[in-house]
Amino acid sequence: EKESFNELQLKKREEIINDGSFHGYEDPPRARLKLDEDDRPKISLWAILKSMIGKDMTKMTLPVSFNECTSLLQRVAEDMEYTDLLDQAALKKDSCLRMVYVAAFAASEYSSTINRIAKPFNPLLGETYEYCRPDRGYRFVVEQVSHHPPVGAALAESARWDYWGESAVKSKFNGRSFDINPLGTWFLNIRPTTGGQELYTWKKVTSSVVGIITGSPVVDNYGEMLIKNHTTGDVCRLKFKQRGWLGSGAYEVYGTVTDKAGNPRWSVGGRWNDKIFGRKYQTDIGDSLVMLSKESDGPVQSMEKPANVSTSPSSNAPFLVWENHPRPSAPFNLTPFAITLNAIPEKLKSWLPPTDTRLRPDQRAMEDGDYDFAAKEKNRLEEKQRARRREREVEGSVHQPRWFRRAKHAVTGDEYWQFNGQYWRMRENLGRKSVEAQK
Ligand code: CLR
Repeated sequence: EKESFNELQLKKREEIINDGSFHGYEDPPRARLKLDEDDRPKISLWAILKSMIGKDMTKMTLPVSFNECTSLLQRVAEDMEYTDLLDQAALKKDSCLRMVYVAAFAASEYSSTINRIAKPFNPLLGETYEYCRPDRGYRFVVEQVSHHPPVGAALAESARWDYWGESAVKSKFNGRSFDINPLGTWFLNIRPTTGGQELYTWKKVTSSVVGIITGSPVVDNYGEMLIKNHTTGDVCRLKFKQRGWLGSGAYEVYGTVTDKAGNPRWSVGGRWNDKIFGRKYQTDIGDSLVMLSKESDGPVQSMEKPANVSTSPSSNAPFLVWENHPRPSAPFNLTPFAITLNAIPEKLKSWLPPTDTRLRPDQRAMEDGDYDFAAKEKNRLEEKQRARRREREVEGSVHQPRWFRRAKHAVTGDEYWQFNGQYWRMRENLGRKSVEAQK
């Protein structure tokens, strides 16, 4: 079933392959970092932040030990961890059921924030990051298109779906919590197996570091997410509950999928750090799916599904839509997926453009635990960037993004970054030359 594509899906699949996008990704993704454990000094976040009340993240100078070895571009790529949900969505015949899987995908993006109280590297202007997974059939590219304010433009493509959007955040430390408000709209184009294409959009919810003063900081993600299917008129209202006193309500997410006529059709809910269930809508169940995700908790039960959970959406019983991947302990508390991101296998070297994050010496040093060198290199690169900006000011020129341009979406009217279609072909041409030269 997985490999049978319809005509539209096949066309996309061939485009991805014919562009040579998977060249360099022949080896399996890396499973571990050089370090076994990061031995970053444990400094209290509050001790550092108390003098920075009212500041946003771009104006904070923090010791490099508050960084993790990823960049914000790579954090965008982390959205790709659960794209199997999009593949599954495309296989469903009922558009409202597709929405259940899309909603789970939108919520799954938050699972990687657990235990990651660290600042990702701020990408340099014009920096790019690509990530391909031939085993999962997708290619992904993101470019830092603006430095002040920091904005990344991203596009992921696969036979059954395209996912794109702008990663731009407004952040502020208000004295108690450090709040991050995402600004951009995210777009998803699904090519269902039943034919045609459909367009979804949503905005990401607020991420917030709380518990800074008490010395036990955690990331919370909360707010209302409205996912729209512009093609069918279905919507999903998804509520991420804000963490309450003593952690009550933490991680809880619950929503209803409604069709064009406003009829509730499916419930979706659970916890974004654990499991998300779906179920045919019933008036009396409220947020019982959230309860279910708690019931199935605990060391004994967690490996098995609760007795009343079904494996398919055909009955009235709840079914498991998403489950968080295990999180073995790792340096910087990276997820196994995040560990794969900065790998630079020998075969990939010829194909990477010089702007790729993987080539940043400061991030590489951070990843290897050489924090002093990381700090020095980070400074050097940022100074170079400042010098280039001054040059542009003198010349009176403006930086132009290389792979994306600003456009207005024909269907939704939203401003977005439109891919100019050149990245993969350029990569193939230059990469091929570089491979030839080495022969
Ligand atoms: C959350 C998932 C979204 C994309 C996104 C954007 C910004 C990220 C945020 C995610 C997670 C939390 C984050 C934030 C930027 C800064 C913040 C990494 C990935 C950290 C936790 C702030 C650390 C505070 C320092 C003062 C140490 O799809």
